Amino acid sequence: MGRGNQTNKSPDAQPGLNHRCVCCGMPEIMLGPRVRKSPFFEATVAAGVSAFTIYNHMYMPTSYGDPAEEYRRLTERVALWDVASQRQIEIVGPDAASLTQYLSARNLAGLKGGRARYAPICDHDGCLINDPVVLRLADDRFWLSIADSDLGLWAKAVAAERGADVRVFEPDASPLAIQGPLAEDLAIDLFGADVVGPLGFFHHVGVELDGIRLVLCRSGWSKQNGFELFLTDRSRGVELWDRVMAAGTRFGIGPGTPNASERIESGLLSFGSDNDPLTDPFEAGLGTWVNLDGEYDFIGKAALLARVESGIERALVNVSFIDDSGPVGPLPLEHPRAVLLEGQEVGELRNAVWSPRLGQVIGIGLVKRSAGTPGTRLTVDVNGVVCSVVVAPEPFGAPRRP
Ligand code: THG
Repeated sequence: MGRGNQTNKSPDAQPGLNHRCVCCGMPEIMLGPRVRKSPFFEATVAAGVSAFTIYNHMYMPTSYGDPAEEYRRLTERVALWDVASQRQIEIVGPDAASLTQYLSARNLAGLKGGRARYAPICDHDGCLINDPVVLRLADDRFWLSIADSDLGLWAKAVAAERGADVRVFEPDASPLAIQGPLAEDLAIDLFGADVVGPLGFFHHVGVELDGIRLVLCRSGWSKQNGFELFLTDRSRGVELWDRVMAAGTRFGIGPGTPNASERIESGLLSFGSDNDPLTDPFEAGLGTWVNLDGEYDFIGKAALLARVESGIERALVNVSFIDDSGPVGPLPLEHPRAVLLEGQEVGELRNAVWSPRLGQVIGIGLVKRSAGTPGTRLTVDVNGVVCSVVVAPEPFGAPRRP
């Protein structure tokens, strides 16, 4: 966001007009109150946030200005992330379990209270429209912790059209993540070993910290281990942030954000960024979470059966830029960019980023299946430079959790 230029200093200039970005000269993006601030917003500003994106109509920090240090913090120590823009949709009532299942392509049978599952959600064409973490709070009460699309509208409409006996609304619940190898030590310091020790992956529990009520979940959008603290009183965001920062000092904590390098290394999907509006969960590499043989019905099931029958056309693949393929310009790259195999367009480069762990630029391509075999060499035009990339064996990072 740019600062106002000199014209704003003239007495008859209208404040707010003729702003230009100090970096690129583009008109300033004016964000009004439609874009919501998180309960941690003031704390992130005080901590030196240097860039935001808009996610679920909210500001979400994406940088504190030192990517190398932020990556180290996440992979060697512990980082504190404002991820309140992973907004919650609460579904509560006698039909909550059946509605949540009908929305979700993942089988939710056996999902107990106090547990969560990662659940791809499709439209009636079998295309991915969100991939939330579904937390079961009670037999009749769920939170969908959503990625960047208006799933609340969808859930409300489906509930009403089906006459489901539920209430669908946004609760006061804002996740703050601690991620990194020392996140466990920090969580034990904050909540005690008796609470944290038994908490398995994707398990959650209600806790209190200095009278601030939270849902503590062992989850988060990295493969570095960690927790999400769902604040349930938005008036206490800065207090919670400061409390966690203070306790984390001895573990080398610092501010951070969902990290593009780490998540691509680790194979976590960024909905809306990696996929296009027509991508199905099989193309997106989420097939392990979708069981078409199961008893349960869900929106998109019939379409997915037909897609599988006729053959899944594309695949989301990891690619590595080959060293001598030239500069790749500022990263992360704007996307999408056409990917070519022997001169023929076979798909798009959806993301690319420097990987500190691999010491090279890595990316994600959405390509025809025939072009997606590991070892296949493709080309992509990056800022006028034709780069060679090779389809990498999956995954770059740690294997998926069982
Ligand atoms: N946490 C919470 N809400 C979220 C995210 C999160 N909402 C938006 C976004 N992230 C949703 N996307 C993902 C993608 C992957 C995972 C979680 C959310 C994830 N996947 C693990 C994996 O793929 O190995 C585990 C999957 C499983 O075992 O079910 O964690 O991060 N609150």
